[in-house]
Amino acid sequence: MDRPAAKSPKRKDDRVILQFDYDCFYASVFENQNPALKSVPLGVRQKGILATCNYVARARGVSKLTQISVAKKACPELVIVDGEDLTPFRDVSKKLYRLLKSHSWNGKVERLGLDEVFMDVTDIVDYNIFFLNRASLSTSFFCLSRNDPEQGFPCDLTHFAGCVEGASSDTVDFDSPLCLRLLLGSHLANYLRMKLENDRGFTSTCGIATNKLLSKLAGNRNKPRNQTTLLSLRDEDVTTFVDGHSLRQVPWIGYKTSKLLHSKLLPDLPPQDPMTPECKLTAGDVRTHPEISAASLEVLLGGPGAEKGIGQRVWSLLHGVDDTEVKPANDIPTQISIEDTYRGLDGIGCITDELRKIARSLLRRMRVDLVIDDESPHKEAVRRWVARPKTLRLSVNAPPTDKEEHHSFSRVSRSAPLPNFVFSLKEDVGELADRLVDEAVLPLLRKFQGGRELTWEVSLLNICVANMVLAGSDDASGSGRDISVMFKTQDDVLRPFRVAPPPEKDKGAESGEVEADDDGWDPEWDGFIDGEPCSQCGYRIPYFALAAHLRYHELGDE
Ligand code: DGT
Ligand code: MG
Repeated sequence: MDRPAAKSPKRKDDRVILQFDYDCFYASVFENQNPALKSVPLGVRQKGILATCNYVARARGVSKLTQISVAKKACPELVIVDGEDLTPFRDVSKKLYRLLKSHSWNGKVERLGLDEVFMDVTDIVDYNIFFLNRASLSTSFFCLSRNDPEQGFPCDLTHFAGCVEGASSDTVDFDSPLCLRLLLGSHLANYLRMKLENDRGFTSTCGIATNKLLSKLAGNRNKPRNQTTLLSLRDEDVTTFVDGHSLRQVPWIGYKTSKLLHSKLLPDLPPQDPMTPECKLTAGDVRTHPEISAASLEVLLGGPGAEKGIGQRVWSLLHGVDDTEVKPANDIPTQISIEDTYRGLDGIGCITDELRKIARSLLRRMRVDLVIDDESPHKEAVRRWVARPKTLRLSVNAPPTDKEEHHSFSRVSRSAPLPNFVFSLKEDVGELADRLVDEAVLPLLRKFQGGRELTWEVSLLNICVANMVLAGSDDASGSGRDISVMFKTQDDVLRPFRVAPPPEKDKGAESGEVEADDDGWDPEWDGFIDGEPCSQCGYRIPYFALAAHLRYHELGDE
């Protein structure tokens, strides 16, 4: 029961948000390349662990993020494919995202990592409610274009599409605008899921609700290839729904927050990792605890380095309140970078080998994100760069200082103009990458110590290309339009809506090579993550990747 002292935050219910999550995403990418894999238990390996596995494997007792040896024990016939190269996943992710985006009217389509997409479809839904013909609900037509009344799909609006949670009955209340909005949202979600499946071959799960948090929680309810609408007609429908989740399942309540709440509310229990499935602390336990309110959460969680207003934010999330906007799409990143972490690279030979690998990934990634097929009606499709980065930056871990016993968590960087030859689309990426390393990256490395070799152990390498110039206005003088300025302005506009600070520049790698972009477009691990310094190497790791990261150490230590 709510206490008068702990005032409940007010929920805004006038939006319809869809949250798509592709089923066993990396595994599905391989299955689409080779359909024979669909019927066998399939696991995708990254640095010694299973990043994911398909549902055939899951039915045979294999779980995501387990060690290969454990997975093989559970299912000896498991087929394992190598998922170290992220390019195919990114490529597919982009195609699926574009398909969803092409159905948006307001452009509010936001990617979270590679396999999740939020869409704010309020405008499309409201438009269709306006033209709803209540006399023929079972033979309704959902219109997908304001300009072409024939573009759309038929649907039966006498019931919801897919599963429904929240309200005790899933009967449609046609007098409730909120119920109608969610009803239409469910049919649009179903149509888009079928489109992803039929046109692109990817099944997905979708949550339909009135904000991002609730849509994400709803989406997790019925997996795979399904969807769930949270029918939030009364406040109790929402609180009961959120209360039932364990704290670790509530998005944007990070590892540190969960840990603090755990020790505050269950001080008598032995210390337990709040992110493990065994941890029983629920969102409801926290929300209804007599000592918990927005103010007490601020005292508990606030302090130096904490997000401003964290108490109110967590208090709101616990009530299913989340006013953050779905961010409008960014088509071109402001920068692209690839980085990897190591247990210490021995000598310039090893460093050069790793730089070559990173440079290859970077050039492949640039070709995925910055090159399009220019199809004009009368000519053959031509591949061309839509934007060209002008600056190359190399970062490594900073030298240790006297005060530090272990690793330094900071980094040092050197920059130079990016050579033009990298934009050749005729040459092989491998050759271009090697040339880039020899002619531009190694000279940058030497700059760290006035031409000499580094005297400290290298445990992090990051190569970044930045200062994008739109190709349309790219000319010999280099005076093209600098889109980083464009996105910086956009950032200022969006800042008030952001939940968490932008990703840290020195965010550490998890299990494998990761991208370290800070442009909101394609960080492999999105900007909302909460991180934790790894107890072994000290790098900051997203909490959901901690287990995998520690396993990476374990495997390295064997
Ligand atoms: P699902 O959504 O349960 O059907 O399965 P997935 O595989 O789509 O899992 P999801 O949505 O959590 O993550 C999407 C992809 O991201 C997944 O295919 C593999 C990758 N991934 C997720 N978490 C981690 C992680 O902690 N480490 C690594 N290396 N990869 C991860
Ligand atoms: Mg998924």
